[in-house]
Amino acid sequence: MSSNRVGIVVGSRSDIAAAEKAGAVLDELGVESETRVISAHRAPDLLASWIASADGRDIGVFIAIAGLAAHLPGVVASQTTRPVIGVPMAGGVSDGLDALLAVVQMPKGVPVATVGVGNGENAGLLAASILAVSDTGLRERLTARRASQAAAIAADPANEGL
Ligand code: RP5
Repeated sequence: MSSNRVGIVVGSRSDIAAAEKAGAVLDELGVESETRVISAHRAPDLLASWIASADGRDIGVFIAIAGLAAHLPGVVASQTTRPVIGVPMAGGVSDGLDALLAVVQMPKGVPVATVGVGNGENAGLLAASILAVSDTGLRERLTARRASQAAAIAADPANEGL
């Protein structure tokens, strides 16, 4: 079975905006995703059963989004060998510095790829890049997106003549 979907999980409804940004960029690139709201601390059994089910279906990459102690990405990574992208969220110490350190500082043996605080869009793009390794059409769509991003900057009147 091809693994071409993205599983997105947030630790709380309060994190949903970042999940929506990830889902929107994946939609734009033609990648299906599913989003769940499951706390690693408050609903550990439900989280384990969703990971096991997603791992056995066509989920190729996980995105895990959490603030404060932000254990969710590491807990997801502990239960799958699929790539896991962590999104630390602001809301605690120093606009998310607590969550950023928690997500990026995984001990050896169980990695989590970490994007910037609240950056659901980059999490979606990174998930798409991972899936694009074995999907030529998706790689072309990512390339086209980069080109249109560059064209929009070149079209800024401040850059006329460059
Ligand atoms: C984490 O604690 C969540 O990921 C959220 O970022 C933070 C606050 O959660 P709530 O108090 O909004 O449920 O579990």
